Amino acid sequence: MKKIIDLNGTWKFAPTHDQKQTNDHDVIASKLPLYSNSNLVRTGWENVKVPGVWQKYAEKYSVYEGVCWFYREFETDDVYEKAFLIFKGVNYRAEVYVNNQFVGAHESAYTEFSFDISKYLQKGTNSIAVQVDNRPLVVKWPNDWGYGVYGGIHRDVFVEAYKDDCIYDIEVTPDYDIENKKGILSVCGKTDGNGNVVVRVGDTAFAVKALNGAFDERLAFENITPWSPENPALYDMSVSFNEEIYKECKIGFRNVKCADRKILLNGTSVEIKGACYLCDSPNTGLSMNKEEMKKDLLCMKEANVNSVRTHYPMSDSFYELCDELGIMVWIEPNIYCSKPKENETNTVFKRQDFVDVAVSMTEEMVKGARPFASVIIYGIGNECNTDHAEAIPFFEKISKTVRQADGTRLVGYASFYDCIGKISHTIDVMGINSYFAWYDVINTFTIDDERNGIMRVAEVSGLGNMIENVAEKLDSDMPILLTEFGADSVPGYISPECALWSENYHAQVIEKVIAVGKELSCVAGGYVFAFTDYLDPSKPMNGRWNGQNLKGMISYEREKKLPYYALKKAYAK
Ligand code: ADA
Repeated sequence: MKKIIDLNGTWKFAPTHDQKQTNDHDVIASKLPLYSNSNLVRTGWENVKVPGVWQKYAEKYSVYEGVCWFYREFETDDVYEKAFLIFKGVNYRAEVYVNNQFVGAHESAYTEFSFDISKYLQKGTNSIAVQVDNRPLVVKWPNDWGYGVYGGIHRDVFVEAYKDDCIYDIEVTPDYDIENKKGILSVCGKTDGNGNVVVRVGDTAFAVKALNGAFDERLAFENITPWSPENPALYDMSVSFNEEIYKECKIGFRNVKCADRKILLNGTSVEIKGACYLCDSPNTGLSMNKEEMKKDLLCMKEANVNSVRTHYPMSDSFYELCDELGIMVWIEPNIYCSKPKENETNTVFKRQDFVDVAVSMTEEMVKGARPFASVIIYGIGNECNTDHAEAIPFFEKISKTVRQADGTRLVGYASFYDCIGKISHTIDVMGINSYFAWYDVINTFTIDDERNGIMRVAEVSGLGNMIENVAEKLDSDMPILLTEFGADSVPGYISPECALWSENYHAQVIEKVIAVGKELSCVAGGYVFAFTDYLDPSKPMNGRWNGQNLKGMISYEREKKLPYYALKKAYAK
């Protein structure tokens, strides 16, 4: 049998200096850090909510980058033979102790990880302590701060405990066989003890054989309507063992391929009308809850958006919503803006510690996203220096990691303008991030309120040529997506003369870039950057940028800006 022990809720919290006073996080087993100890009297520790980020716990933590401790106790009513402690996301590095024992550490911010705590869990009261570290010197990916430096246990935490005969580590991956009109479900997992594994989709059930403690099957289901944005058909799916359900969720089946510069969903060409999205809100920061995300996604749908691109792997709630609402998703591991110079050696693309984390977070990304039909593209990076010699084997490795883990989706990469380097053989879709009529213009005119009756016209004529040049350089006739475009606008700044930083100018840029993309047959669509304004420490304070990235269609407070309406109109066509 399986039991879930929910560990969300109130935890004790204390920010602290790094007790080991070293950058080397190797834990010396004999030395139990004081703050992990269950006997410690925690006077002065605060009560905080998990999931959460400390920047939102109190104003004094709003810019804190450092080490914090989290502690709680929980009860178990029984003895369990097997138990896993599961974290859905901790930013950035976590070091975990259960009942005064070190159980493991994990690095990288946006993916699930777990520890086998079978030998530590006991009947009665248990303690759990987590040290979380988000210092820049610890954070490997991303190594450029393009979005909020949140810290904390920002997604769900729970224990999965097993007793007697059971199944665990269950993974399901859906696909759709267009020719035979069948829903394909790959199912695998581990078993302890004897019994029958049964996989059910809708009214159809298959018995699956477990051999040597494991099962791995590819099942074909008849009478399946494929999932699509127009008809996000989902079915009840369950995996049971000896009549007990171990995994239960809604599942969709779809097929995604590329041909002749098009993205084909269930065999039909689909235009990507997308928006980039980062989880950030005034109330909860990175740990946005399902209701908040749903509001944003519904607002996107209202603007005719059919796809979302995110800079990092998302939570189950996000994918569930995209499955339900019919929104196609591009996710990527946060291999973000790493631009070593040409003559640099032993770069982040080569250093074993960086490569190891990049590979593990890519594997974890796929593991988390694979059950969801909405996820159609796994990105492998964003705006890196792919011309660097060390980048080529690196991206080959990341792409291979994705394809080995899940061959049912496309692999993409988002380049900085036309710097596509020599990695197009590793992907199926090339993304181009570019800000025509924005960074080229604000570098010349910083503040631009006084137009004296002269209308500012957004100049995007270089964009088409650049895209066509990229198309020629690609390894195959893969589709191109304009993975980022846009401008910044100060919410509420309306300038009929389209001054820079105004919502009017921003709207004009959106309209023009989308029009260029539509004219080119090699472009299969794009993702406006971004859907909402969000905290961005990389932008200089210039009287316009105020600590936020202002490229949103809606403000940080979720007020619609004029570009929102421009996007809605352009995507309606
Ligand atoms: C890059 C990056 C985005 C954002 C953007 C900007 O394209 O991928 O995350 O930082 O620049 O606002 O300049």
